Amino acid sequence: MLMKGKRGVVLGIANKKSIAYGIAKACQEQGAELAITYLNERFEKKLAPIAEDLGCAGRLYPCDVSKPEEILALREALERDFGRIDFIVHSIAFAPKEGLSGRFSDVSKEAFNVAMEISVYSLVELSREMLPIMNAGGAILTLSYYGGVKYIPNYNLMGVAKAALESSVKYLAEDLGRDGIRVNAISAGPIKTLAAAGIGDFSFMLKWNAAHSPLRRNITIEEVGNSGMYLLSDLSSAVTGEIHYVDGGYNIMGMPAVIFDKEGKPHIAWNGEDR
Ligand code: 0WD
Repeated sequence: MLMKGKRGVVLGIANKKSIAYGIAKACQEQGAELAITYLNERFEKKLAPIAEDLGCAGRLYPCDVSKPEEILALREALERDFGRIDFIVHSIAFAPKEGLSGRFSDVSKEAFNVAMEISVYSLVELSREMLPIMNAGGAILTLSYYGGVKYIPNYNLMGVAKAALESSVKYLAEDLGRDGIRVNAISAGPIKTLAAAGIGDFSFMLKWNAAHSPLRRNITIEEVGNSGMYLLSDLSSAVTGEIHYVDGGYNIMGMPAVIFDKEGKPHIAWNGEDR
């Protein structure tokens, strides 16, 4: 039981397909005690059975990260019910639709600021506000995507937000290192979740990744969950400030692997082994 005796809060479960659910489940299976949050009333009912399933029916709290008072209320609730905590999972991102297709240069200042506030600043604010109740040896984990490092079609504004998020992970890791707290990110390959539905041509992205990853397939939330659990557990006690790829190896490819048709013309086939 790698997480026995550890208590933590998971933000960003929208449903059982959420990456945050995969991470929460893996932690629970290794003995962690959890608290989870929901964005607003619309999600409260949906999350009740999930909280039950994760063994934290009494620890389901509201937290819209764009509202500082809800972050403070979350800390109070955690302090009341847990005393202190050992880990935080930040699996939250949002960009207005206009930022996820079309020309990047058309993005408005309002959309840009909203994406940065919810997808990036929330990690900084959460880290700061939870620090007083975090045990030394604790860990913070966030979720990123390769679109923050290289251009990915349609990822546009979220790519810029992920670049800032990954940089924030490094600056937070140095800052909170003095308190014995580690901060890491998982850069996950594409997975069909609610948030992913907002990205233009997402099913094409899935096909492309499966065809061009060394493992020749897409990844699952269970796999992100296991890697996330490792980064939250003492197994990774000397790992901080890392962007850990869980993407079937896609990010190491310097050139797409293509196959050639009978005439010798480059041709890309979409199903794994056949590429
Ligand atoms: O392919 C993917 N799905 C990948 C996702 C690949 C790599 C990274 N990621 C990242 C996302 O960018 C995000 O940071 O993983 C994180 C989790 O995303 P997810 O699991 O794919 O998406 P989802 O199940 O939708 O959970 C994200 C949740 C929101 O759900 P909706 O669908 O309502 O946007 O983030 C939460 C909300 O529950 N959220 C907020 N929570 C608190 N305050 C807020 C907010 N203001 N806004 C969104």
